[in-house]
Amino acid sequence: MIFSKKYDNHVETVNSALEKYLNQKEVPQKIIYEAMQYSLISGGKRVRPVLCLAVSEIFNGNSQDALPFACAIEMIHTYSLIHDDLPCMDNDDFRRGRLTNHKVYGENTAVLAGDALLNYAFEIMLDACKETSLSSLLADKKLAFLKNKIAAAAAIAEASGVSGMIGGQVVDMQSEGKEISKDTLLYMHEHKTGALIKASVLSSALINNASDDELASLTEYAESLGMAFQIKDDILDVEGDSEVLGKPIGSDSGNKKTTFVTLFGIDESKNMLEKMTQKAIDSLDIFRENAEFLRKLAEYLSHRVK
Ligand code: GRG
Repeated sequence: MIFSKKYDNHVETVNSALEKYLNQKEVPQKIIYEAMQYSLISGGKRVRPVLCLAVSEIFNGNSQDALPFACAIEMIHTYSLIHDDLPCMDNDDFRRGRLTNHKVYGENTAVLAGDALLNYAFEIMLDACKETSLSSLLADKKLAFLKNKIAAAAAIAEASGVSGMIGGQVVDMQSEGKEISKDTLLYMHEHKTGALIKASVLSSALINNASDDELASLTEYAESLGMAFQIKDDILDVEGDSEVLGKPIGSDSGNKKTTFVTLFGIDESKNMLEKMTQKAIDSLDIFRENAEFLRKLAEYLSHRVK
């Protein structure tokens, strides 16, 4: 199957699962479902859940097992975007081609919509673990499967927290308006952007009982891909088309942020992007043709326009 068709299939799978999870309810707090849905069902690229499902496929695994985790990751990612756009953070008016959550629902509801998405993500992952244990009391194999799912949820929890995404966001806040070193820039992005991308890959590998060698290869893939993704994000903030991106360009310089482009220049940033993408591709050798989609995904992301 050609790459773009397969990518779209994964996105469709994720979108229809997300829609089911967020069926609006006729309850007094209905507005919170609407606010969650507004940001979640709104045309993001779905890179993280696609990674999660695609990794399952290289193990010939049933991607249905990874699906709740893929959806949970997208919910965590969306919560981080809602909170990042708030006036107390980056104060952005547009995201994914539409007004940001707080512009539509107000700051108080936007904060709660983010909180609720984060909470719901963990509810979904725990439900996925619960289902396994209930249906499998007698089978050792299924008990191991339950352990794998718990390990996947733990990896996602760690990646979202203070030693992952939130940690990176704190370093980002502390760095605003200051010149920061290359090491600080790398640390910030390994955590803020890289951690959740890595968890998207490794959670799925854990569910599929990956060996140590397979985990090591996928770790290198995910770390390189995460860094490449951020470098491209910084390039797009300078050279992108705001209509296509669905948000204004130049927000990094507007917020006085050090980026790959401000630190290394546009040409060197493009070189670094190419090197990181190649590193990601090369790290998948042990999977041979099974990892073809993941290789193409790395290439596609390095050429993305949004
Ligand atoms: C916990 C408040 C809080 C923030 C965490 C991740 C994060 C820090 C903030 C999000 C803002 C941001 C620009 C992060 C860098 C990662 C990144 C490039 C996000 C955009 O991800 P895409 O391009 O977005 O996958 P779509 O809309 O396609 O899902």
